[in-house]
Amino acid sequence: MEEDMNGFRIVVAADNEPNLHTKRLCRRAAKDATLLLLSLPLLVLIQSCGKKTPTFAGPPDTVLSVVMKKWAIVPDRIVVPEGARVEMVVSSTDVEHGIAVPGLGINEPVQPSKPAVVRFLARTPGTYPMHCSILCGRGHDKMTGVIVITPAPKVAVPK
Ligand SMILES: [Cu+2]
Repeated sequence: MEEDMNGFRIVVAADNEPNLHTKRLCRRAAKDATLLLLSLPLLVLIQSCGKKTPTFAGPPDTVLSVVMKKWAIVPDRIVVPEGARVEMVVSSTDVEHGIAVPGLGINEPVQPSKPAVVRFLARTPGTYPMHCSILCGRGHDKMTGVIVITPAPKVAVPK
């Protein structure tokens, strides 16, 4: 009895040729296994791209109001300290926009009649670009800004 590289039994017909149906099944199984192996790194990549925003339970300690409008995000620079529990209430004064901060895993649509409430824990100091994520017109590309997370002051330990 023969087996192929995937351990599938090859049935040999009376004329000593492997059964055609079995050959097809083996080829298909090999293709499926190859696809699975090739798709695993892609799944890992997709999972890491769509990482969840680090969030928190309970009330925020910083609440910010952000307005999106043709063609600006106001304010376009938001500064919060490391460790802050931030809630941003994002509204639109005209058409549908989207608030995206890829570095913090944020991407939410903002309807004119329905503000988006976005929460994040300011975990890692740095500058995180933000932009409009829904094509809203000719000035869409100008709708940018940054969220800056400043490092927490070091606490001196008394001797
Ligand atoms: Cu836009």
